[in-house]
Amino acid sequence: MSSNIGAEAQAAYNKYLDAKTLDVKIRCLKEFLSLVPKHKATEEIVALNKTRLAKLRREQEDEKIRAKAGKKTSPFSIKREGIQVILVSGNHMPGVGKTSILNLLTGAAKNKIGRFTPVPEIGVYIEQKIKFQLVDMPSIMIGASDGVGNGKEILSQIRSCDCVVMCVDLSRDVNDQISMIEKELNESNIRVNMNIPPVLIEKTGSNKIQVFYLTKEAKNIKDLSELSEKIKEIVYASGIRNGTVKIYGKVTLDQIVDALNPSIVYKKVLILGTKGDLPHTQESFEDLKKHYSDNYPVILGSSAKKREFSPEFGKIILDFLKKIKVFTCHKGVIAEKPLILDSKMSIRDVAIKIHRSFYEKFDHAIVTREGARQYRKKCGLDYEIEDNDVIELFTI
Ligand SMILES: Nc1nc2c(ncn2[C@@H]2O[C@H](COP(=O)(O)OP(=O)(O)OP(=O)(O)O)[C@@H](O)[C@H]2O)c(=O)[nH]1
Ligand SMILES: [Mg+2]
Repeated sequence: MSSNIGAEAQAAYNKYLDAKTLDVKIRCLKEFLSLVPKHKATEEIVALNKTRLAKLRREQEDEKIRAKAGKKTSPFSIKREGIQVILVSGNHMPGVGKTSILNLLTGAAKNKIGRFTPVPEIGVYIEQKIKFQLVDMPSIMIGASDGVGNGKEILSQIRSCDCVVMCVDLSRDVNDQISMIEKELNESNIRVNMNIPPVLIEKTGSNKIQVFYLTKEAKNIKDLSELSEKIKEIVYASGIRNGTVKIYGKVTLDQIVDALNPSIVYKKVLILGTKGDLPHTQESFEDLKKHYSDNYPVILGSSAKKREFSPEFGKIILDFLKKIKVFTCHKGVIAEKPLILDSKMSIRDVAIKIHRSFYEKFDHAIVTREGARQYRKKCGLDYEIEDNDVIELFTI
């Protein structure tokens, strides 16, 4: 920012950039605008930030309206905003500290800590300009998959979210907590940290079931003809009489069963150990990592009481979801909010995501990449984007 604005205003602006909630952002931006000297040299910066403030206020109003409207409808139907992250725990061990974590990260639900959470509590966590919607779910009861304790509503939200945070109290039996949640998720057809099976099953007009192995990895599976027979049996038992089964990689029979079931969803779940300030929780955390790292690539510790939490929570989630953020740019002005895309995507995906017309009329893109050999590069549609790229699209 320009050196004309003064140290106090700069400090307020920095606070605004670091702010993690809408309320704090608004407060800091208002403070900045009251401190910044008003003259010709600061005219543009003041106008720009007034626009930002108005936009943030609109967002705040919208949130209030939605919160009110939400109360009239089911509190379990949550309008998704940004990257939705759901905090879950098992009700057989209540009070693991989900609401405390929600409050620590977003400021929401302060007076609800220490009381049973009957309906979802929602907060907004912002890191590096990326918005994460944190949902503190009522804990899952035994039998939730059969509908016990709003189980259907809770599990239906989990099915559609981006990432699940399984909260476990490190001062109590963690195996018991994890196995209970895993059971309910599994019985609701939610697969935890598993890859989507490399299988495509299509009904065809031919009068038989055919199995094709289409990649080198698939062709290298042992006893292919025996496997094919078993696959055909399973597919036949599902009611399909004519069809093709295309296999793209190493596959198990359980995965074939899952591939035949359209209600299966695959969710990324990370484990968050809570109450890391209590005695013996460090040992418990080490044990947790030792026994669960194979199935849970991300295991974090925390203490809401000591306000200890990973400062890069958002980045950890993005990496876990294999997503990156890029910034679009128009006439040299970089968009304030990033676009979130799957890693390994190309300029084509960016163009389509912004608007199809950008793809249809695409001429070239200019990609600015910090630290790259070529800082600004002219690129075509196939160019692979990376985290933090600034991308300007030009059409014909
Ligand atoms: N020592 C310690 N206590 C904590 C910590 N986090 C939460 N607690 C306490 O644990 C109790 C339960 O915390 P909550 O955040 O309400 O737990 P919850 O998971 O939301 O509980 P439910 O809504 O009933 O599922 C409260 O008394 C908190 O003060 C922590 O990091 N350390
Ligand atoms: Mg709670």
